Amino acid sequence: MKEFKHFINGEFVTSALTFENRCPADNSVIGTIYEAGKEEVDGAVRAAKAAMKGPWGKLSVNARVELLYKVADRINERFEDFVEAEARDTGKPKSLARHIDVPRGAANFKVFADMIKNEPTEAFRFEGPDGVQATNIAHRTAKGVIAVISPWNFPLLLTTWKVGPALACGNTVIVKPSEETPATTTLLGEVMNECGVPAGVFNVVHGFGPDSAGEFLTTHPDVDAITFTGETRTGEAIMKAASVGLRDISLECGGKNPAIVFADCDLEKAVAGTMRSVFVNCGQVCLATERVYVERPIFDAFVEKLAAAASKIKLGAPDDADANMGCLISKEHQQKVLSYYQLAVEEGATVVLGGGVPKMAAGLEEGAWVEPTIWTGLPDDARVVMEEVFGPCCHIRPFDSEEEVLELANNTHYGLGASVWTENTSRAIRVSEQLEVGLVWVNCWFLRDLRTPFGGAKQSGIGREGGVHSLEFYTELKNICIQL
Ligand code: NAD
Ligand code: 6OD
Repeated sequence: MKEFKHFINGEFVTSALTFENRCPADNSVIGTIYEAGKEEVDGAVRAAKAAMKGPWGKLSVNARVELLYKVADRINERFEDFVEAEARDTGKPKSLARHIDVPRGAANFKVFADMIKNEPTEAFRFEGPDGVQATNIAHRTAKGVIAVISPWNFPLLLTTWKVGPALACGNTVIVKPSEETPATTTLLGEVMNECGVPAGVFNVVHGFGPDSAGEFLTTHPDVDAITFTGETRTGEAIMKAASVGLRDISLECGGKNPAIVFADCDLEKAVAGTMRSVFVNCGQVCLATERVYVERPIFDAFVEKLAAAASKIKLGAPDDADANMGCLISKEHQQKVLSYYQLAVEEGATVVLGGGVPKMAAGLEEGAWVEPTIWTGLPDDARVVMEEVFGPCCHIRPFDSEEEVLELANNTHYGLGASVWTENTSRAIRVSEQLEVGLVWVNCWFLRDLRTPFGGAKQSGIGREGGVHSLEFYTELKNICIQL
């Protein structure tokens, strides 16, 4: 039985309250998670604040970069430990954790270390009407103590996506991982010590959101900025907390992402790409496609091909090398997804595939399993078409014109991502420019260049991270004006 302790000031510590950590594949107990109260959160913030004033605050950029390279290398050396921890917490296939979660966990440290090393400095020469002259130099400094609040769907990837640039910029962090997935963030504490990252630079407090570690951390007056990934409603609560003391926030929230499939697409590629965008990680991806719009001439063929491909998905435990889909994150989330499956039927859907709970092999019956599901025939204002389900499911609807599909795709409060499938480049650009989202993928999905802006429009978030946009968020930009 494992114990998931807080990591504060370079040490693993316990607290009075605990709760269970379960593996959602079979509902077995993995171990005990300590829940941080105000005292532990305050201890972590004090450690992070003190570390800013210690050796870490004085490290040269080159020395910081070397340290972050070491962290990335150590994650790769302990690759299988991270795979095991991530797969147990989430129930995802180990093959997926090996392919996406853990490599990105390491890359997030390397890429942002390179980024800060190569950041150019902005400078302006000023000449006033009276002949006065000055040189202005922009200078980046760390923002200070950063609270990182992360979700459960890609725990290591999404935590390091924020911790990597935050540390590269010279800040200190306190991470509050999701209560569902404490393991890889805790392991990261071990890695930080193994690499010689000074005590207090990286801290972890476990617990829940409201009236627990999440709220205590985001309302702490000595936290200088908050970076959050999770549901839009949680983002609203965090934005309120951040307003006290005018702290900076970065919010990466939910989505109800469309895929638009034009008749001039490469149909095989569009089907294969949509298979990934709907079903990868059991549909628990903020960027996942939940609404598919297909141009009428190829509608029937597309539905048939997607259903045929999805019917071959093999559900299985993390260790099952043949499985290409795992379970949902928890029994609670399973109930939420199943309630949408039921609602789809009540709202008039034709169930093309799935819609229920699969029969799993012995030992997995108690897990959080749901069937990959495809619907057609829902009205445009159905809740299943409007609300984020966060499961392995999509609704497919035909369309007749570019204008119509843009109207349909944009008819949502969310604005995270979209994918467009067409072989016509002019159309791809025209449509992409009119989609009210932060990211558009043309003839692909979740192809990530970490130098690019990442974030959502509308209620999918505030701000952009990635590349220089992360540096913008994690640094304070100062102008130094020198009269000549
Ligand atoms: P969630 O909002 O329930 O929880 C996210 C984190 O916030 C957890 O650590 C939780 O404990 C904490 N939290 C909850 N309430 C809080 C509060 N009042 N104060 C402080 N912390 C609080 O989200 P989730 O269920 O873990 O993740 C799924 C959601 O995340 C989906 O909506 C998904 O679309 C979204 N998501 C978005 C992105 C993105 O990049 N835009 C990426 C991944 C997931
Ligand atoms: O790839 C990333 O950097 C990123 N933030 C992915 C988000 C995935 C959402 O589930």
